[in-house]
Amino acid sequence: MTLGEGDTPLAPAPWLSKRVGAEVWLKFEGSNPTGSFKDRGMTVAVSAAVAEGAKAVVCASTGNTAASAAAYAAKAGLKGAVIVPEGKIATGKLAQALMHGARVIALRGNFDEALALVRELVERRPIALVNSVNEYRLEGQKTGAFEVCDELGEAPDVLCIPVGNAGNITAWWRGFQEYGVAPRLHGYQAAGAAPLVHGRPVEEPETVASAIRIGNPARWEDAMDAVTASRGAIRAVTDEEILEAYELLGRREGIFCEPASAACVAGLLKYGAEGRVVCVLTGHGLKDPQTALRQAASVIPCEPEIEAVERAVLGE
Ligand code: AN7
Repeated sequence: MTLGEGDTPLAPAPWLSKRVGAEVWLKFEGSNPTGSFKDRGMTVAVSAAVAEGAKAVVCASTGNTAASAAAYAAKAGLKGAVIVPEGKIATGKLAQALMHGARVIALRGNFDEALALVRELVERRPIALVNSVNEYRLEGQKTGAFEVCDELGEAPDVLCIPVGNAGNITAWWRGFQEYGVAPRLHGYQAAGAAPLVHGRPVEEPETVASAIRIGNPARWEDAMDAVTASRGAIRAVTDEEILEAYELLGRREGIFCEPASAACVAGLLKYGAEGRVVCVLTGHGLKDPQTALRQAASVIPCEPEIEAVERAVLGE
């Protein structure tokens, strides 16, 4: 069950490299079919669900897993249901899940509550759970690590990656291990949703980076093991720092990612790193037009006359 996922661009980041004093590369996972890294794992999880005879798939999601699950379920001819925190997912992701014909359920609760409920649901009903607690998801997502090593000809020294439910950092580490390499993993959480940094769950996670608004990651132990084994770290970045990195990526590197993705660049700018550094930009900026429009400059209104156009274009 494929939509042509993977093989995403790995672009050098000259402006960031200069600013950080390292060789920085950006792995743009927003180029996947539904606009996020989730597709790498969803192709495997939904294929396995089909092979096992499932008729329906379900997930809890902050948005991207929902969009991806809905698309692959549609392709597979399976029913899809996604449970998202009410009012807390980006508009583009909601539109995707709906357009792919999934049942979209807005839970009056947060992601952590949604995940606990779907785990209970799949105990009661024969529905395949496609959250990253599903091993097939990690098996797919680890391929990002293979691609980076293949393309660079060796492992990077450092991998910067945003962390929410902690499936992706776990998957990338699995990929590096299987490749026989061990870059340092620098995981970044939003300061208002940083359970792995504080060492305890966060009851009411809050951040502008809605994709990583998660207070009790399912892959907690796996992620901490990976970070420790790699001699890396999990650290926090504030919403202000996330939005600054988000804007810098758009203006200086020509890459429009979503705020959660920019968290890893915010972390790189804040804490630094040495050598060859790869940042995983997990989702496309078009997912969340509202945050972009709030952050960016305003559009310039203009009368249809040449003098007005001249003034508007030149900014005089
Ligand atoms: C853009 O969609 O959890 O640490 O339900 O969408 O593997 O959770 C999304 C997570 C980073 C964090 N960047 O990855 C979901 C969901 C983006 C994301 C993460 C997510 P994990």
